[in-house]
Amino acid sequence: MRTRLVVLGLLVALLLVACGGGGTETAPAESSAPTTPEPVAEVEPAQEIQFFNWSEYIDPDIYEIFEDEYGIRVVESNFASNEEMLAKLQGGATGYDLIVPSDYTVAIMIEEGMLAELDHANIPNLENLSPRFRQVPYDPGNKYCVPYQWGTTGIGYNSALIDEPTSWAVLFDPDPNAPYYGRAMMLDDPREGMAAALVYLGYDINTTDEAQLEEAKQALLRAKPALAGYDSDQFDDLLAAGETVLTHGWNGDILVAQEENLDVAYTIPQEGGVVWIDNVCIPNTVTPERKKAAEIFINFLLRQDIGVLLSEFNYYASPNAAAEEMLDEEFLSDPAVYPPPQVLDKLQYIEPLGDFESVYQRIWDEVKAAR
Ligand code: N2P
Repeated sequence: MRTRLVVLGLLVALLLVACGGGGTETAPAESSAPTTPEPVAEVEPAQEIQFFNWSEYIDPDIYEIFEDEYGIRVVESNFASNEEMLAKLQGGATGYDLIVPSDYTVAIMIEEGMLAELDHANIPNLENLSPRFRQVPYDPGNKYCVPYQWGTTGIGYNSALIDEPTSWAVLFDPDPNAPYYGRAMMLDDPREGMAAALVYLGYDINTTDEAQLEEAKQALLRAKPALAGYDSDQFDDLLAAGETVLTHGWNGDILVAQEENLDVAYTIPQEGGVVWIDNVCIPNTVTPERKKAAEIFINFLLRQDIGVLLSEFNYYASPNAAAEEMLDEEFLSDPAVYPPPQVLDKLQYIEPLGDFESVYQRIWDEVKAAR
């Protein structure tokens, strides 16, 4: 706080000088603006930052390389949904210096004034981003956030036990005699869960039509007897271990599970699915020192070699054009990572719904509580 005031004071002083206002009678009495500008005191980056991230989303080697090069330690803790992360921060948690909200949650957090503006001078590697990720609709010009990875939400399945599911009907009109019955999973995520049911029914995943939402609720209830549970952390491991046969899930996690178990496959049913962009952003509760350290880390994440390490570890598509130049052709041409145009056409983004968000949450809670 103290440093922030000092820095602010120096900035004001510099600005006055730059505007030719230094020393004029309009300057406030106690601001002794120097006639010759002195360099602004550099904020020293903190030696540690707290990174609030989705689980299994970053190669731990990245932290080691970063600490070796910059002497800044990154301490990671995890959340399992945007709503969980948002609730923590709205509840007053101030310990986090870097967070990873998805597109629609970035919009909510900007609207609520929860994010710090990024100092682009500390993030020159922004130029490595593909042009379309520099102008995302929820944060044009990367004023608050930098795209981290992007992906899709579809179905993971065990191809040794069932044929490729072509419709979300496997979940929402399940066959009691199928091998997946009782051994399926859904993400524990209100917007993702509702989106899957709405996509199946052919509706907009951001609908506010009460009748459509009621139909979605009924579909989610029909899925329940087929489910072993709702989970956003272990769904990939359970599929790899053969504990589940079918799972609603995120493409990269399922593709990592495929590394462990070659029978695992990922598909987007004919009705479509969700596409999303996750982002690194800094909560506005941060100190200047920690903000500086977080920006140095964001810049590091945007480096070409680090972007490659990221995608090679988590199997998500990269927003980083420089990294894409170095990624394997096999990865770049994998339709489960980079969906072809005819699939992309059928994907929808989750949008922020303002007060209506609570209706989705209520339905989701009712579905989960039902027996
Ligand atoms: C990583 C989870 C991906 C984030 N395990 C989904 N937005």
